[in-house]
Amino acid sequence: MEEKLEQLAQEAVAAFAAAQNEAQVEQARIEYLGRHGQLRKVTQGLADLPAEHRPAVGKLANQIARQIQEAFAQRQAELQAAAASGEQAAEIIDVTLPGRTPRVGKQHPLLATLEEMIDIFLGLGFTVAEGPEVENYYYSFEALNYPELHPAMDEQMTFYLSAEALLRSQTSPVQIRVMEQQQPPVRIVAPGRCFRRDTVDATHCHTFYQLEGLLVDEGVTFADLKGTLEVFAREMFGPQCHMRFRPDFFPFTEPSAEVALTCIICGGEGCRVCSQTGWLEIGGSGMVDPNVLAGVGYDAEKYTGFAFGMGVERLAMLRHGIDDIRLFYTGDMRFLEQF
Ligand code: 2U9
Repeated sequence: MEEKLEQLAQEAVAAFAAAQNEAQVEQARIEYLGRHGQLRKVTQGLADLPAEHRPAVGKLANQIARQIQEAFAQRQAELQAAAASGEQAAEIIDVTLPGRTPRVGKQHPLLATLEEMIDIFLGLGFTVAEGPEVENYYYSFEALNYPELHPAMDEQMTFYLSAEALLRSQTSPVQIRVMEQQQPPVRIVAPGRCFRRDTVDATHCHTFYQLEGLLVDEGVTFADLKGTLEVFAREMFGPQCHMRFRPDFFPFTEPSAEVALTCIICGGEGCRVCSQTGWLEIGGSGMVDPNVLAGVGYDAEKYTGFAFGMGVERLAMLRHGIDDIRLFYTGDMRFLEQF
């Protein structure tokens, strides 16, 4: 039994020394000093010893118990002191350490493109007008000369919140609201989010940004529209960039024209991006339909106006060579950090 006690003491001291935290120390204490621990198991054999041996072995067992207890107490104190000093270290502030460089954020590429577009029109004398994203049927369709039952009004195309309220599918209602509040001249651009019930894919999303423009005054002509958009094209994509009109139709403009730019990749030669046409469509435009002017109380005999609309994602994708519109909305820093 003496050998067992000596061996037990060595094992216990080694176990406490190996303990890396208070939980492990406590576990070793239970293993060796606990009610069902190793020491108890050995000393239970005392009763089986011859009577003349019991005093000496019992004395040794008490010495071993004290030795193990001291080893436990010492290791526990060491670990508690280490933990305390660790906490103290955490509380100690070394003021000589260099500061942490704050991460500087940057503007989102979509809004950066929108701001560039707006700045060009501000330079042309336009001002920015904004309006509600939740619109009603009148400003979204009737005031824009949409005929009854036009497909744009279908629930397949527009998000309806109720019989009257809906999410605007273009920023045009803003222009109507401005014209209701002031007489010509009107020179505004209307940037903002629009919503369409589109299936999301690489070039479509249910939520997207638009920039529309409207100029109403006496003697405004189709040539003024073309000149304005030509200036925009060159400011946005460089002096070599030209724009082209092609016939189109919108309920709110007559005549209407699709707006295309010479392909900014191949300069008009034809490539994969422009499908070998040399041209990239960026939006639509036209002369404001007289019914729209009359609808806001303007004298359509005296005033004429032009309007245009562009999708901001489309221009940002052309500007930066982005081939999937969804990249703008995922919040993926691997994409956003490139701008
Ligand atoms: C009023 C009168 C006329 C705005 C216009 C377009 C043509 C056009 C699309 C371009 C891409 C929307 O983002 S898009 O899908 N827009 O093609 N928009 S003329 O005409 C107006 C606006 C307001 C009172």
